[in-house]
Amino acid sequence: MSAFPSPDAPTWPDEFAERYRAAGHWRGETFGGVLRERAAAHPDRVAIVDPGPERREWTYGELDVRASRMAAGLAARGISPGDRVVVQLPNIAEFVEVVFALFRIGALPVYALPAHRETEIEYFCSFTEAVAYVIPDRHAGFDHLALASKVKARTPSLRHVFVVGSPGGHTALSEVPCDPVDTGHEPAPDDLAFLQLSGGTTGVPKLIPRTHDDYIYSLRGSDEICGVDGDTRFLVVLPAAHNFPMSSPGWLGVLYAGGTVVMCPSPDPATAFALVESERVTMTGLVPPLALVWTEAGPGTAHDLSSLELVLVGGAKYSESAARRLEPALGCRLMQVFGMAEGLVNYTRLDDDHETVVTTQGRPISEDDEIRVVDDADEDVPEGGFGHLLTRGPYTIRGYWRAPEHDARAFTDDGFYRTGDIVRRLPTGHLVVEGRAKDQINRGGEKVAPEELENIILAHPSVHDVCVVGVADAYLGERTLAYVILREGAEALKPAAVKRLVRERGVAAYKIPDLVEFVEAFPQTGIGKVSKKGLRTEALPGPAASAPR
Ligand code: OOB
Repeated sequence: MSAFPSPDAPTWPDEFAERYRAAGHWRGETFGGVLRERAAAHPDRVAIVDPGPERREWTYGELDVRASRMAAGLAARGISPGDRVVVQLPNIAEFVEVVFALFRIGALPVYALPAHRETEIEYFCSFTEAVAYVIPDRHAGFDHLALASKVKARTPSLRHVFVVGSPGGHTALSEVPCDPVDTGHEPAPDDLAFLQLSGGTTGVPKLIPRTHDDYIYSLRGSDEICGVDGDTRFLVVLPAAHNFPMSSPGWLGVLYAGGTVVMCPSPDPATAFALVESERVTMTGLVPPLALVWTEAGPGTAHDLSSLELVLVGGAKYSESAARRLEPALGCRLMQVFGMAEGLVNYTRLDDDHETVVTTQGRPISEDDEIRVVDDADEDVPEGGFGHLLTRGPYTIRGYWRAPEHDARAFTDDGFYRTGDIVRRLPTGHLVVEGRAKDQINRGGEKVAPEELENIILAHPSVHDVCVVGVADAYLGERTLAYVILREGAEALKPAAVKRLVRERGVAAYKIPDLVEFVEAFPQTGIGKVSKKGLRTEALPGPAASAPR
């Protein structure tokens, strides 16, 4: 019935798939079909508001027609079922149009972040053998056209660059749509729908294959928990390509429920609060540093925030003290969310008592989310004890896209995903995130893989060795610190030169180390390996504040 199981990624064993269907989790819906149904049910309801520079509003009927016309135009240019298309767009209406067009074709969007640069984009395009790349002409002062030309010249599979705005030497996205023709192809519910990016712990990010069935189930579950319905007006504050603003409940969850998605061009309170007021926003999702900024700005604002009912906070640990301040400052409810692009999402509930909401990171969406809390030997720890979180369930992947060697480490033999998070489970089933075992830095919700940075810095001729760790930060939660050992007799380097080196390699700015320190040697563990924990402790005299940037 479908192209899945695909040779590109492991899938759920039949007995699990059957169980998830029998339980009504997987209902055989597809994204393309859902939009068609919503457009038929309420064509005149507003689906998307894009506030700037000139306010645009698309109804469900319009979005459906646009997606079909865009799909037809992309198909006419040779984009076929199963093809990968790297989508790097900011929070604008075209993001939704393009993604639904690709869903209709059965081509897979690969969600890049606006912050990604040459290194990441070239990797996504070449690793996925992408046939097309969708960009804005410029965004946040950056020339995406020039980057696209470079990547296209080096990536043989890449046949098209589609541009929102002036296309330069590429193709304007606005030229693509044409009258739909029946291609005879309908993606199946258990087909892959898109590839999401993992935060990653290795040199290169892994790609996360999600199906229509599994992702739509997570949307339906999220909508129910968050109380999303046709009256919800959701502000997309975080980059729309992130799993959190996409699905928890996110813009896809809100479209699933027939509500209205308002794109926010910038997360700062001045911009966002004005939109909350003018668009009567009821719900949004924030990472903890942003929640802090909003909490500071809320009480003094001249904007009317009274429409705001619920703010979700997640992506990184939200401190209890910050959590206690949000509701009074913004005059709305708080919900904590602890999720991962690989699947499992936990929410506190609207009927949880206040203490649970401010002190836990919630409990899973589904009764079929299996949770294990284990020690280093994969043995279950006693109830209530700390341990590694393993999970398996109806919307948690069974393996990454084309990464069998990594899968062998990231999943147990019986299919549990090793989240890398250290948690404690309360008798109510709520999880408290206590830390992390994986080698990853969580910089205010943006995930940084130390190994990726280490590889870049090591390439410098003066560098003998490097170790990148996260250090506590009152605002971001963590920031990045690169310890560098110089080669004997090598020319001395300044911290700024190390940062420049990383920047010039063309990576997302959030990966540039915040701090660089030159040392003679790294602390060793008992078995002679560099002890990142030792370095973290050494670097942690107490939370150091750093300015938002
Ligand atoms: C979300 O997804 P990812 O894939 O960017 O990152 C997942 C990781 C988790 O494994 C955990 O280490 C961390 O981010 N994390 C949290 C957290 N939420 C995520 N750590 C502590 N407290 C939290 N509340 O970040 C994501 C995906 C969907 C919904 C929400 C977040």
